[in-house]
Amino acid sequence: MSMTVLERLGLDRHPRVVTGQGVKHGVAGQVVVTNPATGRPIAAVILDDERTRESVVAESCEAFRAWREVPAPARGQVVRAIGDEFRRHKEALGELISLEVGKIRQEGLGEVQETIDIADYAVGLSRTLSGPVLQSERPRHRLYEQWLPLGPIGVISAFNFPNAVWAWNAMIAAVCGDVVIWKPSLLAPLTAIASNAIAERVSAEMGHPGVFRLLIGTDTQIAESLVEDRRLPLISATGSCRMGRRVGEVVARRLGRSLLELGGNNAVIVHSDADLDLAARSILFGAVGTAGQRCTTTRRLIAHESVAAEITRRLAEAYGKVAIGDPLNEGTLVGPLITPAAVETFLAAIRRARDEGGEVVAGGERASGLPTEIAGGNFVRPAIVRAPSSNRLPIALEETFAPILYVFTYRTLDEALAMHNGVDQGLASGIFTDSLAASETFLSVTGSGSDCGLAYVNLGTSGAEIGGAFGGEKDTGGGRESGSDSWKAYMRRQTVAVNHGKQLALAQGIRFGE
Ligand code: UN1
Repeated sequence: MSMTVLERLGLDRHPRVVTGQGVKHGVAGQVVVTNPATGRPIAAVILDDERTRESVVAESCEAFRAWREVPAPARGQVVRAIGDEFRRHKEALGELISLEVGKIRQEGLGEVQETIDIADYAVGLSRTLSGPVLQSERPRHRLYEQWLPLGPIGVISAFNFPNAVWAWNAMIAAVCGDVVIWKPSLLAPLTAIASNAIAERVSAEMGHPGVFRLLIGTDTQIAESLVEDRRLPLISATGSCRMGRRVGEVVARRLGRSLLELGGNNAVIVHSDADLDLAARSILFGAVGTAGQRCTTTRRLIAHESVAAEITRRLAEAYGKVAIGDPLNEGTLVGPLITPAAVETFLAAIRRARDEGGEVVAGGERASGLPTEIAGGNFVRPAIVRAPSSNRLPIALEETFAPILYVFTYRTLDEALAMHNGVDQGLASGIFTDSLAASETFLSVTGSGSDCGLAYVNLGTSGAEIGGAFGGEKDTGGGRESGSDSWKAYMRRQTVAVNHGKQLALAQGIRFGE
């Protein structure tokens, strides 16, 4: 089956992809891509080195000078054609994502849909990029803002959204007049090669080569030098807080811009009047979807004491029934973790939770009894861990990128909010309630409610639409990608004042040598 997808996407003929007998471990300058559901290799990918990195950056600077001259709506037409091509390849790309990172089929397809959606959004944007006209204090003066293309943009993406997160950046950057250099995760280079090839081919066919480039390599060889490169005015990075802190520091040192979308430790508050059916279904998707490997995954459940036992019982029951297995099988809800190391991290977190007084009420171990084809995969049983009555459970303050849901109990909403906001990250948040007062407290415009970039009522923490700005506060990094006015990160603002009179009129009423 793996060959079929590679063939359908032309990857078997791609100059940097090695397939079949040619795939060997330990070859210098190559990385072997492993199917996390089987532990078997899918293909090997030839890595970039310093030489190819330099030529890609230099060529991107050149391509930028041509691309920015293309009117924005015409750039939008290129993005429209790219979106159409993603529509045509949705099935195959979705399947490749499942194969390479273990997402279930529905989620692989959903990810490609997210790319199609952001392309559509960017097409509209290509005709509406605009700045305000302001009122000048001086007679016969015009004051306004215009937004200009920024330059070649570096995009660093993580394994868990190997296609859509690049697209959030690349489709918007492209209509803004920027060109993109994408450094994907070494755990998901095949999806990157296939996705970038689509964008670059369409763009080149329409007369604009070099708008979408790819650099695949190690952090030390490729990512570090991109981050340090003054020719890249913006580095947009998605990944761990540790990685983001490094990117932020290095880019800040050269006074460049970074757009950081880092970890989350997302919680859902279930209030006393919550619709428990809705809450349980939403939390299940948020906590076990993508095997707990979204930055938006629900990691903490903060339940009112009157409903805590019941919601936990319902969730534990649902966890017991959740189908774990081959992500491409119809009916599977939980695929594998990305690597054997991720399984170890999951098991270590469970051990620590127990040591800290947590009670494991569902899952928490390797999944056993799986069919032989997937016996070598990185499967675990998603876990629910009830915190001790003190609510003290330090492990829950860390983001373990695996399906573990920690359950806490509260009496007052203030207590719940303090717990909710009492972590380093601030990405996604949700409250389940029918009470206007409770939801408005959670959403308070004073900022005393949820401290996250995304706040949802009667919704789980994952599964944002592309139309809103996506990102979070605190250690999540503060960046905003995708919809709303996130495009502003990919352009530079110019404040323009034009004197169309014959008089010198100084601002602030200054008279100078009259
Ligand atoms: C991520 O996990 O890095 O809101 C992105 C969501 C998706 C995006 C997740 N639309 O869950």
